[in-house]
Amino acid sequence: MNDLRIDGGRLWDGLSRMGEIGATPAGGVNRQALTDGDRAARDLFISWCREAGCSVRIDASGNIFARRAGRRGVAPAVAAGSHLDSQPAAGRFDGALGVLAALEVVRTLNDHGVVTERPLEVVSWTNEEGCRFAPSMMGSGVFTGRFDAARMDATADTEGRTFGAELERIGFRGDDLVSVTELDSWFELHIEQGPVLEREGTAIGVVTGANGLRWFDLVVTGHDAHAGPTPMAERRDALLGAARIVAAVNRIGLAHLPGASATVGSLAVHPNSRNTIPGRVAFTVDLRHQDETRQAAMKDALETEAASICAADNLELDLREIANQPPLRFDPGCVAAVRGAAAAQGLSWREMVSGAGHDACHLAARLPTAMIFIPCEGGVSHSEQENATREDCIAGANVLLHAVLKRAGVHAGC
Ligand code: HGY
Ligand code: MN
Ligand code: MN
Repeated sequence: MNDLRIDGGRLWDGLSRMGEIGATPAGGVNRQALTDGDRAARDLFISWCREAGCSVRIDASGNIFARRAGRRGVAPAVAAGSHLDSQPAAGRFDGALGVLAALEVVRTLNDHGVVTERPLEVVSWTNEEGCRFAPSMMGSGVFTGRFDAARMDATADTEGRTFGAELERIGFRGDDLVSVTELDSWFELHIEQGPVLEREGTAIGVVTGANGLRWFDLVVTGHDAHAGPTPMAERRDALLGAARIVAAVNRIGLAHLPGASATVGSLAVHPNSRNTIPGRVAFTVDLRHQDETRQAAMKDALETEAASICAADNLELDLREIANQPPLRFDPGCVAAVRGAAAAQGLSWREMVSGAGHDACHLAARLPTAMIFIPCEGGVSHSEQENATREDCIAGANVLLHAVLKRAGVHAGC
């Protein structure tokens, strides 16, 4: 069994085919949650799961579960997968690699007639990215009881379309009841989305945990006024205040190194006219840290600095926290299964903590969980320039195969 390997060509072809859905002219993908592109990706994935003999279920959040039977029919399943939704200007590996590698594990076991003791469950979670509907990791958050389903249904995108209405529009409001108790463990293969593995020339990241993540929505309100005759000293310029807060966010990130990141990724100016002083600016803040206390200090610093900037500029501030994911450690047993699989295949590996959030972060609160990273070119992700090599994708999928087999057990008769 140790010599079992996935069909690398089939995995790579699947990634190429999936990457055609939502493909952008610059060679990336735009497949945001619950768009027609997301629907097409889901339909393709489900067709492949059925071809592989899986029984497919869809829950009320649109999470897709594809089960391969094990000898112990009703035992909790070893689950693996990731997400198919993407950022607006994304690459074709973030999420899709994990989903298709998990499907490739099933296909490989089918090819070789391997019967596992535990069933396997290939899962694609709804709205991992959180860019169209915030917060991120929404489907896995509802599944693990971290997020309230009705509140998530009511979240709206910038056009005012709600998550619930869009889920129904694409036909993925499932009625299957899937409980977290039906799963034994979670394994997720993902590109690193940072520079460490590539810089070191290491093939596999044995991921031992993930940084914490706190998201905030801010609205700074001043007063629209004419850009010409309004005296400089009499303005209530919301964009000037917001710009000062953006600079403060960067300072807060730098002041809490090592292990911190701080980002303003989205900003909307109203009325957004070149000859009108902006009266209102809405923007987002993303704070992350590997240490919970330091992350709380970053939040305090944001609140203090934003309030003092707005007071000094005679502006109103509305600051709301919309996500608070603490730093976490993955299960030592599952991490050992990943490490053992990489070592047994003679792959170079190193332990590391994820700087990005993943569905595994929610699953880890309820199940033994681990992740596997492979390098990505230049450490770049959430970009149309995202890229990974065929060789690294195949190596990562083979590590996933053997980590899953270690956890699921192989029936003696095989
Ligand atoms: O934001 C994240 O870390 C993830 O990519 N959604
Ligand atoms: Mn991802
Ligand atoms: Mn992502």
